[in-house]
Amino acid sequence: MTSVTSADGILGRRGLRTGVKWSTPAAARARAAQLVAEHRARHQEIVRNPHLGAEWAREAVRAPKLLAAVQDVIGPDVAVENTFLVVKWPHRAFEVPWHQDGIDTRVELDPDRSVSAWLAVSDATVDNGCLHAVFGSQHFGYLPFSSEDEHGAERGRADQATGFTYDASTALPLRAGTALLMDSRLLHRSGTNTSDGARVGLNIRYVAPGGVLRRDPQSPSPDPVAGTGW
Ligand SMILES: O=C(O)CCC(=O)C(=O)O
Repeated sequence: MTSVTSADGILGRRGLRTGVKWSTPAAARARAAQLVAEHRARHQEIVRNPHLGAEWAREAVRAPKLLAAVQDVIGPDVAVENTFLVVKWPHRAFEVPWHQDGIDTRVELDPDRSVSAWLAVSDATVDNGCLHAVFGSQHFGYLPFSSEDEHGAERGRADQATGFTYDASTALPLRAGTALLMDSRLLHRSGTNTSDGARVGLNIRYVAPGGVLRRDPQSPSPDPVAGTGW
């Protein structure tokens, strides 16, 4: 585990670690196909906290290599604060705006005691709406944000009024079964799926004990997945 947090944060200068395996590509793609079939009728784009109800997501947040990578950066005691399944349907306008996972109207996460993971359930490509991130943007700290309401999401949105520009962002295509870890302050977004197939991804916010400041008392308590400190 990283014992002394540097000014770069728990994931180093870029604020991001990629190439973490959470599933085989074949099993992840099969899961994506099942989720697409399940949600196609209503074209549902967002499923909140699937780890609390769906067995596949319960297992995904506990995938051994993913959990080991999380424990490496935030320590042995790990809980899931929130999960967010996003299905991007082909040719259907749906952008997730620039935001930081560690702050919204519900919670503020301590960036030294939290990390978010984004799991490619299907393959994620530039055409089908993979994530884009601004490497090193954790150095800005938490930015002012506004509530995103277009899709009813409880996600904060980095406020363009800060004068910050996003020119230097990097696309992060990812193979199904692979995950990336992000500093809770890292600015990221995803674009519309312009391909012919659906894109499926699972966002997980992991926390260590004391890593969550809950602004909304109604918001669910973190769900412990590893360690004894809960
Ligand atoms: O899956 C996506 O396209 C974006 C998800 C995301 O950034 C989030 O849930 O924080």
